[in-house]
Amino acid sequence: GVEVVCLGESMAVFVPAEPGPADQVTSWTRTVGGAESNVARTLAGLGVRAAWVSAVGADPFGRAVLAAVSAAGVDVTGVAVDPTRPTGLYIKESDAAGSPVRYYRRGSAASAMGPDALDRVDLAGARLVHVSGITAALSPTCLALLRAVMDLPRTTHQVSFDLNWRPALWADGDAGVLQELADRADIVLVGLDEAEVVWGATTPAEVRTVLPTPSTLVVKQGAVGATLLRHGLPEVFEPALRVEVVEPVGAGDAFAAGFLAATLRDEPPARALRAGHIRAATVLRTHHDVADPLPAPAVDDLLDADPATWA
Ligand code: KDG
Repeated sequence: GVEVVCLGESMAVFVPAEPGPADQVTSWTRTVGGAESNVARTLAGLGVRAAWVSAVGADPFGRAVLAAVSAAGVDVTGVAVDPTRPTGLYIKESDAAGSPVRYYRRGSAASAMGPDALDRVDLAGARLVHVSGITAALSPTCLALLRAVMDLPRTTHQVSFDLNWRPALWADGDAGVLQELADRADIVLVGLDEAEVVWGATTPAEVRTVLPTPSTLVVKQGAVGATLLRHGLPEVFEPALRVEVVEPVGAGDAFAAGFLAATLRDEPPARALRAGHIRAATVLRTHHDVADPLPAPAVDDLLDADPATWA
């Protein structure tokens, strides 16, 4: 069986292969991305047995998504191929103000998923089910699926939830729904920037007030670092690595994978946060959603380094 089941939509991704505004770019590099499969791919790269559960269309992009995720060592046997709906895609507009992501995903195969997708989840021996707030925004049936994930009896597994607030996907009503879902998870990952927009929380302690229940709450403070809050234990803050940011998309997923992998291995919390920062740094430096892992000795050096010396 697998240790971690990641569930959510993935897409073909188009990144400009030449500079300029997106309406003038004619050459694109096609990759594959999607928050939850990004996490699964990085987990697999870290030696964690990971599965990705989703749906894709019976089309070339669906095959490309399946090929990329399974090439990373992820179990994709729980991915349905829907002959009636397309695989979604998104483009990165490097000239865009704000988020560089533009979606073409409405009516996609994954957006038609519902609670019956759980029939494809093998929880035997699983330690973690990882989901994100993106799924809640895709369709009413996807929201029902997320609620069904929260309802699963947690005999062997915990649920981790990355807020992943995507304003382009939400009309309104997101604050309450995302609070409800996040507060039912065991492990929550949230950016302070998104918590501020969605809930008006401006400090990790204020995020805790919004989400009193999760036993593990990680508040990511961008270039500053990340704070871990647990019940009855002191807060743990770990500074981020200093990196030159090429493009941030996917960095949160890499952080999640690094943190979750270390947590599954019972690493001390500060080291788990640092493992998250190290994975995030590799993705911040690329235009891609998922980065090649650093060689193990380089990671060990970074895990042991004094943050003051990081450059
Ligand atoms: O976290 C990265 C994701 O935002 C990206 O892969 C696209 O899944 C995606 C989404 O829905 O935004």
